[in-house]
Amino acid sequence: MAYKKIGGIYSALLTSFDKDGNLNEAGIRQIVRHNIDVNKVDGLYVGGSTGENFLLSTEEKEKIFKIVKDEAKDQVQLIAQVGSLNIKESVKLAQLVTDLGYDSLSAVTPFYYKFSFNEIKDYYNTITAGVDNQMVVYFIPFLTGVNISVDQFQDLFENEKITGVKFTAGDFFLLERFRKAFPDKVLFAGFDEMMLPATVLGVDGAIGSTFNVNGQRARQIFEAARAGNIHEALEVQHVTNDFISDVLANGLYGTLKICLQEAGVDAGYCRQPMGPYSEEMIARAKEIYHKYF
Ligand code: MN9
Repeated sequence: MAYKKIGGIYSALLTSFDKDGNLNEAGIRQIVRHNIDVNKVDGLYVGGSTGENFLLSTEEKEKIFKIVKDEAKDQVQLIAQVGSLNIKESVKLAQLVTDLGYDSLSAVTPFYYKFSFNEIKDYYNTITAGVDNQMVVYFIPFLTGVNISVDQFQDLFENEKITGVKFTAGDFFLLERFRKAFPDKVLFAGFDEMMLPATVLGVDGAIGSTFNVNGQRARQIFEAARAGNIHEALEVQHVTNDFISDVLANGLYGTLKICLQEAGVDAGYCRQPMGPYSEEMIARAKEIYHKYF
């Protein structure tokens, strides 16, 4: 089985909602365009945490996957996050996005209940069983509570469709052990603020929420670090992390959306239980945008 080689800089795509929490199709298209035309990303990670995916119905997820593919066409690589506690939904979405031409599936490790490793392994095998597509494991222990050891990754990789991991963790020992053990697997860094050290350790790419706004600096860090220009990469990481610190302090997804609005992109609002924007938060987000862009 030879699947398309994926990697590089991917935005974890934000979802635009209107004030009432309904999908804003025109806004979603604008976010896709901004990522391709201005941020010049290599790919989009659709339906992740940043997309507020776990707050959506199956129909809404389907609609987003279709809109994004229709807007992006084949201009960038596309990964669809189809993981869900409703495995029937995951199977259905995996088929849909494969038919649409997505380059890869991804699925978050099943969360909330304390699933055993065998249950987690079966979950990936069930999602991939009926579709001819590759799978990137979405490893994000700080939100899911699920940890996976190098030996367990080895076990998961018995399924040849599992070609990579989105590694959203600050455990650089594990990252290095993973890189050494699986040189042929695709490894994406998931924490934008730790992109430089992750790149030094040999990741093949990065997937980030902040790239929706700060994609050009992300590429500079990645390319400088890969070329061995560590001091140059660190300078850009410092500015990037000033930006990320300011964004995190003001509310991550909302602030990124307001920044995009300042860039002329209708990124809209977040969906409840994500809160509404206060006047103060909007003012601060605009200030942050103009400080860095
Ligand atoms: O997928 C993102 N993770 C989440 C990656 O949003 C949970 C990251 O891009 C972070 O948002 C970012 C800020 O901490 O690194």
